[in-house]
Amino acid sequence: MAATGTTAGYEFLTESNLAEYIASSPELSRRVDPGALTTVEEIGDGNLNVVFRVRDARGGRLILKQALPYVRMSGEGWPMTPERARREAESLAAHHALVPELVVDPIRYDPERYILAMEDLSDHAVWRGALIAGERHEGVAAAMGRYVAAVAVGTSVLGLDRTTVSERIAATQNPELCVITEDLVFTEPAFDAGRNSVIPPNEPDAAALAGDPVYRGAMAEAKWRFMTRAEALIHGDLHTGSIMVRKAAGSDVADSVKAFDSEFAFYGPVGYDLGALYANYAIAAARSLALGEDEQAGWAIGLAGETAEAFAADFRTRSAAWPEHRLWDPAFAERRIDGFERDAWLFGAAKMARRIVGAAKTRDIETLPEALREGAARGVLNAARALSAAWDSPHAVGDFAELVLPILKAARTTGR
Ligand code: SR1
Ligand code: MG
Repeated sequence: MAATGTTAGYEFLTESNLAEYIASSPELSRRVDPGALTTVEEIGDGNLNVVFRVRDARGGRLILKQALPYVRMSGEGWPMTPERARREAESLAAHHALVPELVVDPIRYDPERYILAMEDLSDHAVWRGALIAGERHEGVAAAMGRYVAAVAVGTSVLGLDRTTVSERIAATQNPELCVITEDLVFTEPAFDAGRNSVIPPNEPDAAALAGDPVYRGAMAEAKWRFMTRAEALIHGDLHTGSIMVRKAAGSDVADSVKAFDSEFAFYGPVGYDLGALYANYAIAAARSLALGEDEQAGWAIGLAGETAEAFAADFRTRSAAWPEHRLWDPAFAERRIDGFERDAWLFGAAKMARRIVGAAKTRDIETLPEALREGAARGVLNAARALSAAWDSPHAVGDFAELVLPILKAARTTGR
């Protein structure tokens, strides 16, 4: 789908005007020759934007991502500020400065047409797709733990002076996108606004979720924390579809991992990014179990422990170098790690439930045959409810897997 209209006050990128657009920028023309384009593909598969991959005859490559003035997945009936592209460009730049090896390089941002030019990672795969294919990329979960730790310290009062952080908090407000999260992730799974759906056999499960006072109480807490805890410039949508991975042929070890798609970035709770990762590991595990791939499911759910361990280790290392040591001593660092981990369970519960009953689902579950999807969806919802009851207690590495995996297993359906 490529939009062609100009009613929004800016011209949409199309296959036919793209060469002209590149030619208008010396910086972009240096990367790809607009007079010798060999491929122009619209590759966007997200919920919000159009994304073009461009190649030229001499091997130049580029990604151009444009924000439309509405939500792509539902069309013009759901308006959405295209300023989100700037949020993405600025947060990617801030994160790339901290951990360049773990974040896509944002090359150029065009504030008039809301177009972000980025490095092309077509030798990488979107991690969600790789997980759906049953592939393993070892080291990605740990890399994402390090990424979240770098952001937790490097964009917050832990690593920066408070004046800088105050200025950045003011400059990175992202209310329109935050409202999407507040509605879709926290409120609507329990209080349907007409956007929820499940297959008929899961209707009792969705009703049980919505009627569960423990889950609703947890979501009240989650939404409050999301809206009030300006801890760090978080990614804001760190699911497995926001991570590119690459490995060499014949190896299961990732040799490159890059986070991208951070248009939901804002100063929010660090545990939200961790929870997004955990939730999507659980969803990947639910899919594997549904397909009878128990070993792969055990591996996928174990990723939560890998992320948690890497996050904690990196956060501890960074804490040794942060400026305030008198009050923010090692015991304080341990309390923060404990709090982030509890929040990760809380937000993980929210992210699991929303992907089953809410407006934006995941291919992991949606592409299962219906008879298998029933149990996978039920397992994810039951696990979300269990996490809602258990999030605010001490956790050890491995506890997430220990709690969630048996629940997913108990719920699976075979279709026979
Ligand atoms: C209307 S946007 C729906 C979802 O897509 C993004 O990936 C975010 O998760 C958002 O909630
Ligand atoms: Mg996205």
